[in-house]
Amino acid sequence: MAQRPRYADLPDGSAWDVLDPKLGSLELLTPERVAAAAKLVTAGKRFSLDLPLTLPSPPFFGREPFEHTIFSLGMANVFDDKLDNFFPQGSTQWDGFGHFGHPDKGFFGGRAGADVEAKTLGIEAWAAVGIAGRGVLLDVARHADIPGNEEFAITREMLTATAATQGVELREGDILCVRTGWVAWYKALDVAGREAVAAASRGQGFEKFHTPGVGPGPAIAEFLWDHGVAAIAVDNPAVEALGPGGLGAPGDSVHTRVLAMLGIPLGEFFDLDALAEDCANDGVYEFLFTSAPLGIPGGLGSPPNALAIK
Ligand code: UVW
Repeated sequence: MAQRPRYADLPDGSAWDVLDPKLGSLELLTPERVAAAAKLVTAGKRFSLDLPLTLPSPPFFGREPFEHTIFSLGMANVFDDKLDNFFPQGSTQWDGFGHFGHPDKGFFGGRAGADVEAKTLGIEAWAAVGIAGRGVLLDVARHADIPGNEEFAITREMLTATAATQGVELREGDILCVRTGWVAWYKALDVAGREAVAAASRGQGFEKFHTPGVGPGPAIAEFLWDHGVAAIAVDNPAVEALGPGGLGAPGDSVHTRVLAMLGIPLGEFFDLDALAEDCANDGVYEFLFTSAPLGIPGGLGSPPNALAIK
């Protein structure tokens, strides 16, 4: 792999000319790095990082719940199940490259909306090779008082301070997991509270839907690129902070700067709570991270089927 430029040297913050057009920054997950990450498994402890597919309930951003039917295959002792109205981005998810583009420059690699609709920028490319490597958890929520339902930006300085407190370093090719505490906050809501927050997420401009997340976009993009992060997964709805000012100026959001321009997949609604508890107990914040997205041809997102293994 050629020497990567620094973020400051990328033209307009675009890495399109230096990355694989289908894998983007996932190209950093080389066989050597995956093999080294596998050596981090010493205790055999496994943590699923996906919420149940039925959470959040109701789903956010106008997505809808799926219907699950169990039916007989014609023999009394054989059943199958069927999911209708399934939204692959309704629960824990990877945002694929076709999900979110730059308002002027287009989607990752300079593709247009028509290319996305023609299914030429699909997540099946990630599914074909899988996502695996060294995972690092930065449990910011454990070290800072982060409100569950307010716009709150976790800055790169907070990420750096958390890494130092935990005694862990980021290395090129890492899959960075950031815990904001939002999923834990959400899980504690009752039915009415969950309905209210889902309704707020459907509003225009996020006036009433406020969440913590990483930001602001340009500084986080520089942090992730210069550390060589292959993918970022966060326990919140959109990786970045949302609120009236959440997405920032057009083209400056984390979605645009990181997903569209740097080809770094965004993981949302990750459940990092059990993993975080274990990391706090043993003081080990690195692990083998694996994820097998669904091979939906032309798909724009997928449940990650993610595991952390220590
Ligand atoms: C939106 O950007 C609305 O969706 P997501 O947070 O799933 O990327």
